[in-house]
Amino acid sequence: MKVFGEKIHNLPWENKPQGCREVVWRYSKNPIIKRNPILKGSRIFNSAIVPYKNEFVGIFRVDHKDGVPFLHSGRSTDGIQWHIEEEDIKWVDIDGKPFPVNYAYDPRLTKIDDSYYITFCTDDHGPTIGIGTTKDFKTFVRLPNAYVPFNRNGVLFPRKINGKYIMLNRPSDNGHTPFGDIFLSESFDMIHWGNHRYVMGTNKQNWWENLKIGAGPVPIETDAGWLLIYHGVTLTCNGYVYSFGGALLDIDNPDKVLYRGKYYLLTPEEDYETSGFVPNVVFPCTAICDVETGRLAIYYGAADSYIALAFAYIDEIIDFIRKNPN
Ligand code: BMA
Repeated sequence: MKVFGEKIHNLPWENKPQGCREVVWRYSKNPIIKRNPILKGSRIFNSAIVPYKNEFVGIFRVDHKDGVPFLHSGRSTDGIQWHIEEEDIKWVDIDGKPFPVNYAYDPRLTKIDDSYYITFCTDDHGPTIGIGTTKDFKTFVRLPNAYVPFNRNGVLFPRKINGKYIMLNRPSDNGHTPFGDIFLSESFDMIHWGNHRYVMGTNKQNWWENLKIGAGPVPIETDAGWLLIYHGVTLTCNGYVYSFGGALLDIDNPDKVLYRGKYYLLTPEEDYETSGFVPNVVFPCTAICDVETGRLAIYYGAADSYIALAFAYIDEIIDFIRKNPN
């Protein structure tokens, strides 16, 4: 199986524990970012990381001590120990004038050509998808928001497809949305978004994903299709439970689902996932694959309180999805 992307010699990794029968396993020293990580922030979770100049950079969701989320940048040499900036990102518009956000959360970070794009949920008379870009992780330029409200989950593909940027997204409501399917939208210029199409929705047969679903990390290109890791939510007597699973989308027509796994890949089990600010949440925003070894590092928010790390081999995930289709 072929994966398209970069070699990442310092990708965090830990071998699968003896006797583990799952395709995804957790890092033994989870969580990698704990509570009150910086003075301003009480919790860092659903966050986006990319390899950068032989190190790693990240855009972190930091819930400040007034409860409002903002994005902070951070750096790491090993992808595990992080230096997070005390100050949140100070956005400017394309003319260099301040373009502040009321709030910002659930970032994804996508390298396309020589630019890095940050998509996140922000406010424009209701939650919608903000887009920002940087080349050096020092100057952060905001582009116009992609959609009218309400939309809360924007994930770009890492290259143009048929000449267009493609963004997975999930129309929603203004609250703790009790529904949600994945759509995609296209743009020639990263400003005007259209030709919106349905990709996939909740699955009433699989209870772990019967309430809502949303795209997780930036999809990974393979010769078996785009690997999409996505979160699936169910409603219990005690509230929502967030797990994540996988699907394969057609390379040239990514609104076409080739395979979708029946079973989740990870569900809340460890204490740092089952208890926290919002219990029972595993929410992946980053999956980095080393194309040489096929190793995959998945960074996920745990219980809206911590960042945790899990590992897999990409060919095992793809095999698992194909052998256990819906
Ligand atoms: C979603 C988003 C995520 C969060 C999840 C669970 O709607 O707000 O940031 O992790 O709920 O609280």
